[in-house]
Amino acid sequence: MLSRPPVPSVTTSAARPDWDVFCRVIDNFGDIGVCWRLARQLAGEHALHVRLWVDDFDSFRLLYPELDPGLSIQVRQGVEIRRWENCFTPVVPARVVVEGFACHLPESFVEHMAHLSPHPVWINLDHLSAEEWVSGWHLLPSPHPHLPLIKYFFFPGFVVGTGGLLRESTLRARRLQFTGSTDLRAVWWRELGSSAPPASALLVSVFSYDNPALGDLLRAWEISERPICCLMPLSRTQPVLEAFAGRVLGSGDIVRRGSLEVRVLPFVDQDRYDCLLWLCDLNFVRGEDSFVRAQWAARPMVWHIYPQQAAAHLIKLDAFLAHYCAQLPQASSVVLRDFWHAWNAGRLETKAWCKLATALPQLREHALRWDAELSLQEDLLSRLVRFSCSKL
Ligand code: TRH
Repeated sequence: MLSRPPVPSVTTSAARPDWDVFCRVIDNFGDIGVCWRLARQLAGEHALHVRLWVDDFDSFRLLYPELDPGLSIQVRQGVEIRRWENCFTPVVPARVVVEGFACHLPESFVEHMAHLSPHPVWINLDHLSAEEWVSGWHLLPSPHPHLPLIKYFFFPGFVVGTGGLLRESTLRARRLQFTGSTDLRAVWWRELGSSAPPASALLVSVFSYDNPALGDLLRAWEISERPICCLMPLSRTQPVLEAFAGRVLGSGDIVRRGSLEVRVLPFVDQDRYDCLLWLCDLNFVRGEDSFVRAQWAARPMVWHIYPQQAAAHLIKLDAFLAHYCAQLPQASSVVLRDFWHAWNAGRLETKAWCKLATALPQLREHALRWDAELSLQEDLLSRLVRFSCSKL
C-alpha cells in the first residue's frame, strides 16, 4: 500500500461556514450528483460546516428524495442546503468557495469575497477526464481580471498529479457488507418493489443517454442463450425501450421478450443506486458520476460518454480506454474497445454483444483489479481539502 500523507483539519465555526459549494444544474444529474456527494463527504468525513447552493431542487430531489422543495434553507446529512435564487441574498462567504463546473458565482458574492481578509480560497471543480493534459492544468491559478482574487482549477482524474476521484472512506466496506449479506440485498429488492431474478440470469443495469444502439442491444438480449434481467431506471432511454415494448411504460413495469426481462425502475437515491451497481454483473453508465461509481462497484461496465461538439468526447473516451485497458489481456481489450465505440456510435451488432458476454469473466477480474489499484490513490476530497488548507 502507498502511504498517504495526513489530511490537515480545518477548525469549524458556527458563525462563518467553512465551505460554500455552488451548483447550477445545466442538464441531467451529474452537476448535482457530484456537488451533493462532495458536500456530504465534506460534512460527514471532515466535520466541516458546508453550505450547498443549488438552483434546481427538482433534479436534486430525484437523487435525494428527503429534500424538502418548500424550504429554501434546510440541513440534511450535516449539510446546510440553500436554494440558489436568481436574486442572491448577501451572506458572508465561507473560507473555501467551490464553484461546481464553472457555474459562475453571483457577482455580489465575488465582490464580498474580495473584501474579506484573508480572501477565501476559490476553486473551480472541473470535469473529469483521463486525457494527459489534465495533470498539467490541475491547480493552475487564474487571477480575477480586476479583483484581488485567484481562482484555482481543480481537475479530477485517474492519476497522481490530478485531483483524483470522489470516494467515501467507507465505500468499499459498505459494498462488501452489502454484497455479502443476503438480508441487506433482500431489503434492497423489497424497497424497490421487486425481487432478485434467478441466479442463472445475467443481471445488467442500463443508465445511458438517448441511444439507438439500445434497441440493437435489447434485440440481441432477446435471443441470448442465457436469460438476461435488465434493470433500467427511468431516464432518457425510455423512448427506445417503449419502442421495443410497443407500449408506454412507467416505473414498476416489466417487459418480457424471449430471454430478456426488462424491469423499469424508479430513479432511486444515490446510495440505492450504488447498491444497484454493486449487484449487477454488468453496468451501463454515463456522464461522470455514475461512470465513477461503476468503477468503485468493481464490475464490468460500458460507458456512454456525454456527447460533445465536433466529437471531442471521443478523444476523452479513448484516453480513458487507453488507461483502463493497459493491463487487460489483448483479446478482451479489443472486445471492450469495440463495444464501447459501437455503443457510443449508436449502432451495435449482435456479435459485438456475444463477444462482450464471453469476455465478462475476464472483465470482472479486471474490474476488481482496477478498483483495488485506483483505491490506493488518495481520494478527491482529501486532495481538495489539503490544497485548500495550503492556501488558507
Ligand atoms: O446525469 P448525467 O448525464 O450527468 C452529467 C450531465 O450531463 C452534466 O451536464 C455533465 O456535465 C456530466 O454528466 C458529465 O450522468 P452522471 O454524471 O452519471 O450523473 C447521474 C447522477 O445520478 C449520479 O450521481 C448517479 C445518480 N443516480 C441516482 O442517484 N439514481 C439513479 O437511479 C440513477 C440512474 C442515477
